[in-house]
Amino acid sequence: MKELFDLTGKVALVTGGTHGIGLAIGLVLGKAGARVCVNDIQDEKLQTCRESFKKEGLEIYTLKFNVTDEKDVDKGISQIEKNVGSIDILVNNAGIIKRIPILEMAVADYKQVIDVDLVAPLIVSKRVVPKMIEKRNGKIINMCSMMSVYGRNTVSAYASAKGGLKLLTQNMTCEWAKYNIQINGIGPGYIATSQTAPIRENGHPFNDLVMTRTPAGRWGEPEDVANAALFLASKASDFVNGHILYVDGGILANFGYVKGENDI
Ligand code: NAP
Ligand code: GCO
Repeated sequence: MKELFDLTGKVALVTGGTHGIGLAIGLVLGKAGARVCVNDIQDEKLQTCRESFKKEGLEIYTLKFNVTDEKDVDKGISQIEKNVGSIDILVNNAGIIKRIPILEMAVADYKQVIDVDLVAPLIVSKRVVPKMIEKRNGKIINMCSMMSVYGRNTVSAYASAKGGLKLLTQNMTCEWAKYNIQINGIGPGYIATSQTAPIRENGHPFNDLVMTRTPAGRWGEPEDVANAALFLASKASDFVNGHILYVDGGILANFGYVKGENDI
């Protein structure tokens, strides 16, 4: 049974994986035996990532490239292929969010979110997948969101990108599953990271909403998402394709309730 989740001999790239959900994913894949590569755009974050892996006694290959820049991506992936090996597991994790009402949001801001959260997974996957096709083997995990299916005020760019990423995941499946490549998404609910800190900390009222709308009654942890990524990166999911695995404590299953005596 253990061999189902054994990633020994596999090369994994987690984009934007120096902290938060990406770091948790990299550590779990490393503990499962994969040789993990992580990219970011800030040197100091790459340094802290190396320290996190060292603390766990794990090897890590870090490099700096911007996932929205095709030339930078090509250079970075070539570096990985030369120094580590061709990528078997790609986690398109890098992402940004801008919480701005539509009427106040500059089109440039909207486009920047779309570039990082939707176009970049396409750029990186197009560069990585030819070797997966050659090997007739590969795993691609696109970091979607519950915002792939829900909107909410101020996150129009983010939800547009994550909704598109759900459908891009399905279209990648239509074109690449025949090469024994499994392409799936993970849709986290509300996870305690730096990305959600502004709406979670210092008594922010949004925290109350998340706590009541999430049946599990808590924020998710990066490790909750990482465990789902291990499943989708492993042999255990070899017949799972085009699927978005929601890791959300039940929030998508829940319309909501009136808090009170009977919790109706
Ligand atoms: P995070 O802490 O903000 O991490 C995002 C990572 O992406 C950072 O390491 C960031 O690097 C990197 N990044 C941003 N732009 C990049 C670029 N152009 N090139 C390379 N790397 C870039 O966010 P998180 O909460 O861990 O989220 C990780 C993923 O999960 C994102 O796709 C997010 O949308 C998704 N997600 C998060 C939640 C949640 O509740 N936290 C829920 C659903 C989905 P820098 O820090 O150096 O900019
Ligand atoms: C927000 C949050 C969400 C989470 C996540 C939920 O402002 O509503 O940042 O967008 O990041 O995507 O799944």
